[in-house]
Amino acid sequence: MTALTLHEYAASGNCYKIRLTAAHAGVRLARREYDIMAGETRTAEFLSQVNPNGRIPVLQVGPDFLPESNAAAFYIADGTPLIPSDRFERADMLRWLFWEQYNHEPNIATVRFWKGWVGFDNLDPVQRANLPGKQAGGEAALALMDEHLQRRDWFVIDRLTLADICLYAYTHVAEEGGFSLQPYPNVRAWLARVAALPCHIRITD
Ligand SMILES: N[C@@H](CCC(=O)N[C@@H](CS)C(=O)NCC(=O)O)C(=O)O
Repeated sequence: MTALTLHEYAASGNCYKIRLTAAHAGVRLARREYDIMAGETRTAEFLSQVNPNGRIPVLQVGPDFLPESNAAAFYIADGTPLIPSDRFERADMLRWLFWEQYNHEPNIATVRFWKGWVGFDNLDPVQRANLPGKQAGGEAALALMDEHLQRRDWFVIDRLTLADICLYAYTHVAEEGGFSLQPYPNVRAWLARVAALPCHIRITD
């Protein structure tokens, strides 16, 4: 495979999901860290050469740059058992990746970032006004996952797929944003199932 470099901020769940995918796919990643709190992804150089959207993660594939965590994770997982071979199941896997980016990450990851990195006292008035809605959105996402997992061990088929990896990334640190996982026993059992897999790595690895 072409040399892969992950441009990242290691504590970000979006970056972790790419590292976790690589671990399961047996793919080696070089890593380059940026301090997002110091604006290192907003420099003219980063915007022109790495990602015009000013965000990590970005997967560098040889000379090419691929932003968006789920696209980057898909690039690594493509052709491995992490991607279902059946057409409907593959689309269902994508359904969870899109749902993660629309209903899960913007709520759970944002609240985690605001509370753990920005700090409640430093939130601007718009962020403060949006906090209750994001907390409610995060709870709704966890409840939906718990309901889905009532009847199955994994999100799409009877084994780990990319959908499980991309959802695991921010769900397993949701408590850092003040979300309790106590009301969601099926989510907790699934988190333990993912963490027990042989190729698992932690967000801090
Ligand atoms: N939809 C994007 C979201 C990327 C994103 O929000 N990255 C954050 C860290 S998790 C970031 O780079 N923040 C720094 C900034 O916006 O300046 C993805 O899934 O990769």
